[in-house]
Amino acid sequence: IVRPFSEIPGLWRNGVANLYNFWKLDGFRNLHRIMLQNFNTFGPIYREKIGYYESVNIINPEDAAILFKAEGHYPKRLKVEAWTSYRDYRNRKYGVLLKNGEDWRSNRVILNKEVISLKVLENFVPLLDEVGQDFVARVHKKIKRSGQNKWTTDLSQELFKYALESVSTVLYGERLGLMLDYIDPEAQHFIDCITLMFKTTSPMLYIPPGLLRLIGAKVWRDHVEAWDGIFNQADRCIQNIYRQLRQETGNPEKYPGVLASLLMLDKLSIEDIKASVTELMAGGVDTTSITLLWTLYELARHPNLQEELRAEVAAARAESKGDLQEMLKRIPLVKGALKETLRLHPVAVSLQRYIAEDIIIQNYHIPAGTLVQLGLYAMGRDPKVFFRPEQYLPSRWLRTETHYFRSLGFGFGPRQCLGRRIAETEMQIFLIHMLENFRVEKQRHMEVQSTFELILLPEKPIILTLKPL
Ligand code: HEM
Ligand code: 2DC
Repeated sequence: IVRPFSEIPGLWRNGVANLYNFWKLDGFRNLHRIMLQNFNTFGPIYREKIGYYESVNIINPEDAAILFKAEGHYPKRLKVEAWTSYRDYRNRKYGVLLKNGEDWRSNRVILNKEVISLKVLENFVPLLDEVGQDFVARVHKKIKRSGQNKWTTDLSQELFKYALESVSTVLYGERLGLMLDYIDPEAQHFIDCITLMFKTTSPMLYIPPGLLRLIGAKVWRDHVEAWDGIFNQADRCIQNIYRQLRQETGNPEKYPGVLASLLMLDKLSIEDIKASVTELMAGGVDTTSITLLWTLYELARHPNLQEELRAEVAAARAESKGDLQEMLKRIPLVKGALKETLRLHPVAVSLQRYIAEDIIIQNYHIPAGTLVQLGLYAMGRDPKVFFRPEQYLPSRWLRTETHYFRSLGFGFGPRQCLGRRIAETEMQIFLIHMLENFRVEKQRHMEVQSTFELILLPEKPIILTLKPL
């Protein structure tokens, strides 16, 4: 017999009291750990309400499958009100990230062809390879300058620049020059604005931005300032390409980048193109860079594994005779390492959908329209889902054991991450070049946890040492 929605365990009767407790637990930064604890307390399904944010939470891959089968034709995830409020406030259009319904679908279909289809990969690979090579050259220079034949540092700022340079080359078909010694203060400001934007979003998941705006709260003012900086920089880049295109100064042989392709295709309005390209540029920085930082951290902690990956890359290089796209087909363990990083250190703590139809999960009835969240961080660490979850084992993704709804770092289905192909390719190429050039080491006894600032970030700087091979 199916149990009613009201019997799902959890704390969902008093949103304000729960918000108070959440705040006492420093929940704004501990969301991932609190979710994990809730699954321990309540089991594989629980209902919750913090402030005005209400959801049903699940953890099992089999239940995730039920959730995504009920996502409907226009999958809708949690509405991040801070982001929509900013756009409403400044009268800016929503891009693909924030649109819903038919408007989302029609934009997404066109963007898919230019951003995530396999056909554009051949255009992206040479551009991303160039950035990867420049990153390596930059590290070699830093090592030389240190006079110690090694470079010990917190790589996060370097990785932000690498990620911004990578996504910009693909979007605009030209380099920003962030791998040089002098970096444009405007690019640095853009990077800082993205970090601030994420950080100021998380409290506004639970306290309505409209209210914070009314009382002139600092978090709202900072949030506006952050998005203003993001949009100003993106506008400058977009205007620049738009002008070039109208003067037709581009080389017709050369791949012109995502933005110019969309403009020439002429299927989306310029305002729609601008909105989505801005989101792609902003979404492409902290996500890949932090994932790469966690991967280097794990490789530093597992030197034997690092050698195995290096051997795989060397063999792939030899077999593909310089064809990088071929090479990318021969590095399953490198790809497994990236999946393993996203299992233990996912960018997104959860995936969510407002379900389009009634479903039954764990024998509870859940009505259409409910916000259902899959606890991605909790699932990645659940011993019932992954054998010895605490171990970083890229090879678990090679074996034939079931991967059914277990590799969800980029989300699922038609609403999955639009930047997935760019992200995966950019990260694989980065690891290839790093493994071919440097050994990564860490300081002794370094354990780093995650902190939640809308995306999951390392709670303290990760200091690594790079040595030339
Ligand atoms: C959406 C993860 C990199 C742009 C998402 C979602 C996740 C995600 C989990 C939600 C998917 C869902 O609801 O099913 C990641 C991870 C990344 C990454 C783990 C890197 C390691 C990027 C990059 C870009 C990007 C590089 C831009 C170039 C977007 C956009 C959406 C999105 C635009 C919204 C798509 C839509 O609503 O239709 N990402 N992302 N992401 N991501 Fe990423
Ligand atoms: C954060 O409870 C936790 O890819 C909330 O590139 C639920 C939630 C909703 C939407 C998620 C968000 C979480 C984490 C960050 C995500 C976002 C959707 C897209 C965004 C996963 C899990 C991200 C990082 C995009 C951001 C693009 C933007 C900066 C233009």
